[in-house]
Amino acid sequence: MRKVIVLCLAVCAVSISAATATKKKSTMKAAEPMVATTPEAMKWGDAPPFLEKGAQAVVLQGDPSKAGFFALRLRLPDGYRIAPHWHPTEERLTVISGTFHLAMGDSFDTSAGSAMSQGSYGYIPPKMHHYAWASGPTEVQVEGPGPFILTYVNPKDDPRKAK
Ligand SMILES: [Cu+2]
Repeated sequence: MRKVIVLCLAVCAVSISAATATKKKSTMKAAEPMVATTPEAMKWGDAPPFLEKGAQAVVLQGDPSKAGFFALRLRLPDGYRIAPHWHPTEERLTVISGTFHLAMGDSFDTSAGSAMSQGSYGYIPPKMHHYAWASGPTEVQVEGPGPFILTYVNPKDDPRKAK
């Protein structure tokens, strides 16, 4: 998480200077600056501590810990699981590679849900209980309004509470 925050601070600093430059040139209200990030430029780090160890993450836009739009990517090893959980906000998913399985409910069941192949898109409304797992190394893009808060249905599944 620390790496994610540091990366975001860098992105935010760039955003502020870009927004200032835009203001001088135009009377239009400063929006988010353009982003055109290539895979080569993405600096991956450990996924946030609310996810089980083994996943990698990179923030592409915004700051998932704050209000406002964010976009991030997750790389999950084969068989990686995200236990049943929910978010106070909506979540949007795009599968970049691999197969991301998404299911609704309170108990993990790999016979349930949808196998989302490369290019698939998903939307999870606020507070909906859901869980996921990866078949093969899988990369997924997660977007939505921040702050992105993850609450496990079963607190025992929360790696933040592990010894
Ligand atoms: Cu989720």
